[in-house]
Amino acid sequence: MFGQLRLDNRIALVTGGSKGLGRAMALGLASAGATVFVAARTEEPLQELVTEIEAKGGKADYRLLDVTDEAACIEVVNSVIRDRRRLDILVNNAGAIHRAPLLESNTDDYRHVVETNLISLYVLAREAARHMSERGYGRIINIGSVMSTIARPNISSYAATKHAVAGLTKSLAVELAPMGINVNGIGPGYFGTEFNAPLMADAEFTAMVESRTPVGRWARPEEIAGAAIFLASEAASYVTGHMLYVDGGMTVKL
Ligand code: GCO
Repeated sequence: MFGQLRLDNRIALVTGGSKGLGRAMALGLASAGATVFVAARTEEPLQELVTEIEAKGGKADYRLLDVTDEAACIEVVNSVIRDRRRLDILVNNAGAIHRAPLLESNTDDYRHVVETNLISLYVLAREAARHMSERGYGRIINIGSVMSTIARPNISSYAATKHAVAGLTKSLAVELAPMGINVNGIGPGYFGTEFNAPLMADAEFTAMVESRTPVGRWARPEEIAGAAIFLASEAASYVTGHMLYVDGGMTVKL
C-alpha cells in the first residue's frame, strides 16, 4: 500500500504545460517522482518551469508543441520515446475557449476550439497508446471541465468539446483497458488561472461562482495536482473511464 501515489521512474507528457492547470499538474507529477515533459507553444515559460522543477529536485524537459498540428503531436510523442524509451503518462491538458454568443460566433473560432479541445486529444492518445500498448502499461488523463456535464451561455464550442472529452475518455477506457492502459478525465471547476482571468475580473461572475460552488470560492491552480497524481498512479490501477470533478462541489449543487 505504501508508495502507491509515487511515480518514480515514470515518464509523463503534459500538454499546455507552461501555465495554469498544466503547470500545476506538471509540478505535481514531478513532486511524485515522474520525469515530466512539458509541452506548449512558447519556449521561455517552458524553460522556466523545467528550471523550477529541477531546482526542487525533480526531473523535467520540454517540447515546443502546437497541439492543432497533427504531425507535431506525432513527433513530440515519438521524440519523448526516443529520448526516454517509454511514455507512461499522457496528460491531455491543452485547451482553448472562445466566449461569444452563438449569433456572434464564427466557424473558424469554433473549429479552432474543436481542433484544440478534441481532435488533439484523439491524436495524442492514439500515438501514446501505440507505444503504451506495446509495453502493456499506460495512463491517459484527459482534462475536461465542469462543462463536460453542465453548460452556461456563450461558450457552446467549449462545452460541446468538453462534453466530448467525457465521451472520448469513456470510449478509450473500454477499448484500451485490455492493453493495460487506464483512461480517465479530470473536470476542473472554476480555477484562478490566466484562462479565466476575464471572468475573475467580473465581480458579478465571481459572485455567481462563489454562490454556485459549495466550497464558496475559486480554486487555486495547485488544487488540481492531487487528482492528476492519483489518476497517474498505482493507486488508481482499478480506475478507468472516470471523470473526476475537481470543482468544489459545483456539479452536484442545485
Ligand atoms: C467559462 C470558464 C469555464 C472553465 C472553468 C470550468 O468560461 O465558463 O472558462 O468554462 O472551463 O474553469 O472548468
